[in-house]
Amino acid sequence: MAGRKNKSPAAWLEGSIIASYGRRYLVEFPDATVLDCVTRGKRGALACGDRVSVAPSGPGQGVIEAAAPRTTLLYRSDAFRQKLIAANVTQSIIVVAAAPSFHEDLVNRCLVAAEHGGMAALIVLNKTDLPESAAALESLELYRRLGYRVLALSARRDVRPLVPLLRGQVTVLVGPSGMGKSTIINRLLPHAAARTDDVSRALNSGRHTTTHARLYHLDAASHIIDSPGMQEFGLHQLTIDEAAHAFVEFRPWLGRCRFRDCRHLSEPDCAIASACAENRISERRLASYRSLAQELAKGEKY
Ligand SMILES: Nc1nc2c(ncn2[C@@H]2O[C@H](COP(=O)(O)OP(=O)(O)O)[C@@H](O)[C@H]2O)c(=O)[nH]1
Ligand SMILES: [Mg+2]
Ligand SMILES: [Zn+2]
Repeated sequence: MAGRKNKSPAAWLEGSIIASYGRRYLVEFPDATVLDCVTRGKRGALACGDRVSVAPSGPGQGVIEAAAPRTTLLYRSDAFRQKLIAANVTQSIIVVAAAPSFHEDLVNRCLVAAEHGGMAALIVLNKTDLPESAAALESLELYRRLGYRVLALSARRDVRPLVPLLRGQVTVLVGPSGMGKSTIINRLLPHAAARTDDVSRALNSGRHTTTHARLYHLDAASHIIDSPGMQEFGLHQLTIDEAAHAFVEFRPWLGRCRFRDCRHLSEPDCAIASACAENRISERRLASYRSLAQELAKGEKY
């Protein structure tokens, strides 16, 4: 049983969160043991990938007493609350597929969150065994031109093209549900049994199949986090200026608008709008930025 000794930092164990279920966390320690943990009091939310100090509190259980500073954080937020997705990851892979269809706006928001969160981002088009994939790959050409890596594969047939990109990385897979994130992890690690399901079944039951984030080990230096699918990606944590910077191709033009506080919505002499008129910035990306900026403007505090 938990003795007084466990209350002193000397008895704390250092581990990493490998799963987060609401306000409970599974924490794994270097000897591969796992404790089911809660946080104390009103501590801010934690995420899969967070490094924490745990005081064991009973058989298989512990209390998270402290969390180490994060190198990166991927999260989304609406006007009311934040939803942490993963901490300390080095890269975010946005997984999409031609079917079911996905919204380009969501891809843009995932990229913005990765840019702002301090991690690399790449895109995987899964399900290339489906005939609709050619058109989807063509539409993703836009991102390749922006400098993002775009990899097309069929998890069902072969996930090996992805393996070299995961080596030495802590990766989080994000995107709408039904794109094949859990399938990719299952194929990488057949014993992992990340939960996958038929899209139709998931849609009929009205819930996503992956209900919480979960970290898996590919090898000692490579880890991968599966995350629940999202239909929306709120970015209320960003200022409009940060949003503009997170559209990587905007960066060379920022600071060149007539107004210093230009939001690139409909202001005169906007360098971003001019760059778009000259085909140096794509209309699709500018439209996506503007819908985000308008959303952020609504929630802005004056
Ligand atoms: N045709 C095809 N279907 C796939 C492929 N990868 C996954 N799926 C299917 O897509 C559905 C959703 O997969 P899942 O991994 O649960 O997606 P998640 O919600 O992104 O985790 C399941 O029915 C999978 O069998 C693929 O490469 N080709
Ligand atoms: Mg899943
Ligand atoms: Zn502007």
